[in-house]
Amino acid sequence: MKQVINFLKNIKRRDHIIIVFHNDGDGICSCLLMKKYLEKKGVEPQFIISQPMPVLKSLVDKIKTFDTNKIIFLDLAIDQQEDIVKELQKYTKIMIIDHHKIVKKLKNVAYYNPRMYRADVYQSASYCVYKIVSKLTDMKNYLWVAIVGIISDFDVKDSLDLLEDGKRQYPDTIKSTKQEEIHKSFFGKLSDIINAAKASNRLTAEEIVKILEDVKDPKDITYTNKFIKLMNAYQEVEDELENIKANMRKKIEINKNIIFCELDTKYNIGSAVSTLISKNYPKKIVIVYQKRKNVKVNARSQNKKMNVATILRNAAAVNKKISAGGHEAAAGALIPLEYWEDFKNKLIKIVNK
Ligand SMILES: [Mn+2]
Repeated sequence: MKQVINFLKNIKRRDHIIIVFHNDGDGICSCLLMKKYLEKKGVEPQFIISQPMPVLKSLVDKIKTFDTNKIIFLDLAIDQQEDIVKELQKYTKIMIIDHHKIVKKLKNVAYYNPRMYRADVYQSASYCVYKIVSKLTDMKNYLWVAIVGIISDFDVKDSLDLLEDGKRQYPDTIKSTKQEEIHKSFFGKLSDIINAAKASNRLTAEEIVKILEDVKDPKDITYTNKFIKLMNAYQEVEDELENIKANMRKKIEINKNIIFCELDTKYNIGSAVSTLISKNYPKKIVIVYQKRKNVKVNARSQNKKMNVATILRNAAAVNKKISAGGHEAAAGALIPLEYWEDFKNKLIKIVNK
């Protein structure tokens, strides 16, 4: 933790900072927390850039067009893309706060990951960012942002201390820190709205950060003008999810331990749909895929004996153009269309062996 604390302490007004963050709910909340911390120091980042995981190769060129001297990576397993880090290090100093499985130990970066101390801990990036910057300044007004990020990343069991603080600070909103209860709370709803707005493709992750940035009290959020934009996107996605739910049985293909479901929608709802199917088939590996130029896979496993990130990575070995990553219970992959069949067959082999 010392490395990142020192990095943050050393930030000066004249620094040109870019925040690169994961384009999901946890990444969005992490970015907002970091921006609020910098704002307190009187520092405005030059730019914020959201990225999928793995991050796009074009990121390096994009960053090179700015005279940046410090980059902050949030909620991105960038240690798996060492070449990108090495290239950027030629120009800038780098700090990384991440919570994904650690794959590689990077040199000359300020790095924090809760798994450095306990390999199986599950703390979201929002949790980590809040904890870290709270050591340097009072962040209490933004505790709700951390909580929305924690919920957005789903598993709350290792984040209970912040949820308990939240229960004291927002007694009307948080009555219990139990997983199901907290997901049903107003903050859970906010997390759903953020994720849906992102999935609708109507708003970028950067725009969502901007909307949330202006909110002083979370209770006021529903009254702000821009929030209507978020709500409309949310409603659209909810309707589409209902539609898919109604037709699910026709759509899924079960092959012993694994379920495939092809999605045909303009929305980015692979993640939500895979969670939905997994709730109905908790013992099986669930693979939801969307075919575009690449095939985008969202995978789930609630079966503790089957680590879905490892399974995807092993199947990805059929071709080096396939990328895969994620956690034990939720993971993703990106497969060029021409290798999809190979990848799929390999998956079936691995899971049903
Ligand atoms: Mn994330």
